[in-house]
Amino acid sequence: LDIEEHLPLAIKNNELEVYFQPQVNSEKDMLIGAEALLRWNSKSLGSVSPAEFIPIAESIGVINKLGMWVVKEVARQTKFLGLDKHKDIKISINLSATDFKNEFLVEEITYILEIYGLDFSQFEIELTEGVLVDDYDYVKPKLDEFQMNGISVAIDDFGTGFSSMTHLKKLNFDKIKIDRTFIKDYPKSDSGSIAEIITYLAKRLDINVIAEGAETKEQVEFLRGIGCSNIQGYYYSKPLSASDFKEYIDTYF
Ligand code: G
Ligand code: G
Ligand code: NA
Ligand code: MN
Repeated sequence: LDIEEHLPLAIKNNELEVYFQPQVNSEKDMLIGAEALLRWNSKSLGSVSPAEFIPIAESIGVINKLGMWVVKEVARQTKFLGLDKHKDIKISINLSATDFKNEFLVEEITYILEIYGLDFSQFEIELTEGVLVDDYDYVKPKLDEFQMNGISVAIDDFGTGFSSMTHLKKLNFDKIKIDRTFIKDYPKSDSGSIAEIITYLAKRLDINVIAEGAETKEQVEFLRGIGCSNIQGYYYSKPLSASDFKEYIDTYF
């Protein structure tokens, strides 16, 4: 109830912030991208996780406003931090199921990127398998539309949903993000076999692959060994505020 009450005012009260989590190619030691992650530091509630407030934003009808705020802030920071001069650094933005119900979703996003004079091809949207399960028929045309505009499409938390194989065949994802659950227990209680199979699958289908949630050198080395050199995880960095991300970028250039 508290979240429902305070969330609609979060934008106006300046309580939202976009963080960036670096994505690194471990083989080339190159920064290849960053995922934009929303943060809410509420004056009344303290810090609330998007895992908690995004579903509520969807149910109370403010997800579209939040989503467009994120896109605008990402666009602004891309310019402000000078990321637009490094076009090979891909910036990804999470979209939720309800976002796809907005018939002008793609138009609204490309409009914002255009206003900031940004290359669409520097951006990527992420969706989870869950989005596809119920809503395939209206999600599919939107994904095509993103890709026709040069915005790439990544499937997030891969392997945790139910219909991965069916959708992989029908949709042209540009990237598979291996869910953290398949990496976090390696080597303690997990042989890494699922991560290995997903990487193999991605290669066979000619789709880029990245592993989420690698925290140790051992995990990064295992992943490189199975052919998954792209990593997003605490081993390289936690999600960073824009200014900290700027400092992080500078260590790479
Ligand atoms: O960053 P963190 O682990 O707290 O994120 C928790 C969840 O919230 C993740 O599943 C992430 O995808 C989701 N999330 C973070 N930022 C956004 C956002 O801007 N939009 C949407 N729809 N989900 C987000
Ligand atoms: O669901 P999604 O993949 O969008 O969630 C991304 C979230 O995963 C980020 O908010 C980030 O905080 C979290 N995350 C990323 N890397 C790691 C990691 O190495 N360890 C842990 N515990 N969480 C991570
Ligand atoms: Na996500
Ligand atoms: Mn993600």
